[in-house]
Parts: sequence; C-alpha cells; structure tokens
Amino acid sequence: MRLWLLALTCYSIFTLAQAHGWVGSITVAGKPYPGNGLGSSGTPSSVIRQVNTNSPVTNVMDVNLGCGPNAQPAQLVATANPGDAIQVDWVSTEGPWFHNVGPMLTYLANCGSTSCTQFDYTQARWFKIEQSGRDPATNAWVQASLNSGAPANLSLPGNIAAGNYLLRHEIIALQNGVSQGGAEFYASCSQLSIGGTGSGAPTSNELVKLPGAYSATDPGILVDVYSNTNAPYSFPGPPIAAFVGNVASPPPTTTQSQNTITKSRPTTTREDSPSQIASSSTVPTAVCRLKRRIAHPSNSPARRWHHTFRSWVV
Ligand SMILES: *[C@@H]1O[C@H](CO)[C@@H](O)[C@H](O)[C@H]1NC(C)=O
Ligand SMILES: [Cu+2]
Repeated sequence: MRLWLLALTCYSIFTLAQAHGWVGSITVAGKPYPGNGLGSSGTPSSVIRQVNTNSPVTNVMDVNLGCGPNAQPAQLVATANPGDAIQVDWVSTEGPWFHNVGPMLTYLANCGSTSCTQFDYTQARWFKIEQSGRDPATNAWVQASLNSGAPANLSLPGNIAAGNYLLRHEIIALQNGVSQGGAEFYASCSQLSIGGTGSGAPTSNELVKLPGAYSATDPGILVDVYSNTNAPYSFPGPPIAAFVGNVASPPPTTTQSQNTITKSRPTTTREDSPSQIASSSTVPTAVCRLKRRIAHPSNSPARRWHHTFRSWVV
C-alpha cells in the first residue's frame, strides 16, 4: 500500500516535471518535416536539430539558448523559397503546447556556403524576421493558440537572398516572468536551403548572438504579464531586419511593424485563468486537467510548485 502511494506520488511529480515542450515537426511550403523525440534515440534523418530535454533554458547566457538544450546537428535540410509559409508544431509529453503567455520570435542565421548540416550554431549571427505578442483582436497571446494543437505560423522574407540558413523559432513562456530568472526560453533550430533570386540581407548591425542579445532584466523578460494586460509588450532582442517584408525588387523602406503584432487593445481578458485552461484543454480527463491546473496556475505562490517539483526531479 505504501509502495503504491509512493509510486503514485512519484508519477505525479514526474509528469509535472515533464510539463514543457519541444518542436515535433515543421512544415515548409506545405511539406511536412517530422522531427525527433527527446534525447539521442530518434532518427537523425530530420531537418530539426534534436534536443535532449523538454525543459526550458532560464539563463539568458546559457549556450543552449541558441538552439535548445544540447541541440545536435540534423542530417537533412528542407528546401525553401523566399516568401514560403512555415508552420512550427510545438508539442509536449501531454499533447499540444500548453503555456499561454509570452511572445514567439523567429530568427535566421546564414550558415555560409556549405549546408547547415555541419554548421556550428554557436557561431551563428542571427537576424530577426518575425515576432508575435498579443493578438490585437483578442488581447490573448498568440502563443495561446498553440494550446489547441495549432502550429505557429511564419513566412520567410519575400526577398531573402538564396543560401543556407538555420531557422530558429523561439517561445518565451512568461508565467513566472515576474521573478528574475523566471522566464522560460524554448528554442528550436531547423536547417534550410533557400533558393530563388532574392537579394535581401540583414545589415551587420541587425545581427546578434544568442546567447548575447537578451538580458535577464529586459522589459520583455523580467515582466509581470498578469498585472497590466493592456501594457504594450516590449520584445527582447533586435528589431526585425529592415529588408523583411520587402518583396522582390523593393524600394528601400523600413517595415519593422509589418510582420509584428506589438500592441494590445483593452479588454478584461486575463490569460492563464484556471477556467480558461480547463476549457481550452485537449486532455480529456479531469485528472489531467487538474494536473495542468496545478502545473500552470495563475497565482504566483501556487505557480512556484511547478518549478519546485522540477527542481526536485531534475
Ligand atoms: C496558424 O494558422 C492556422 C491556419 O490559418 C490557424 O488555424 C492557427 O491558429 C495559426 N496559429 C496561430 C498560433 O495563430
Ligand atoms: Cu513549462
């Protein structure tokens, strides 16, 4: 009997500890590219660099901020063209991605003249091509749309120069962002070969290192997203590269806001409320809903349980 209880308790702690995620697959111009599970046992024939844990990076200077925890080069590249639509499908052990506050950002880095399969991501100079915060129509974070199993959507710059590029998609989960070190960073890198006849490229001052471009006290990282949901969100990192949004043969204009959702509109919606988590849950059982509620409640004292459990186990 005692053993059973112990086993049950351990199971609960274990599943709470798994309450994070990774990229399961990407789709480029309609073609799906499956990724791997966590760790070293997956097939290496993927375009997505495999990570070894679903846990987030929480130190902005951690080398794993680059491509996710212990990211390994993948064997394949996805062929793409300027302007292609890309979907990034984030998953968790419980099913869809479930964090629902914080931005999503996309960066590219040029791998040079050889394929990205051998590219050392610590040498990457990243430029930003897209970022999304709150949806102006609903005031909900776009990230919350992933909770239903929907992918994150982005598109390659319409005039990007041909070449080998690492695509870095990032989710920052801010449910604990009120404390320094509380923000959770999830990054995933996919290997692309972009063709076409584009000429667009970032300027050198638009290129950043990751880690390097974020500070733990950036206003978009050390932030209480629950206290004033109408406050404009300040995205971390560089602005979107100026050439992004230009199509072939563009006039040289700056279109930083074109691909960006920056501003919220006043509503009374409060994200991450237990009722919303319960109603948007795709996990069928009450037990699982309860578990998710415990793992991601909205009030900060209880929210710490998530991390307390994690630190016990990890
Ligand atoms: C991505 O696009 C699909 C199709 O339009 C949509 O259903 C989904 O909600 C979008 N994802 C996000 C995060 O908005
Ligand atoms: Cu988490």
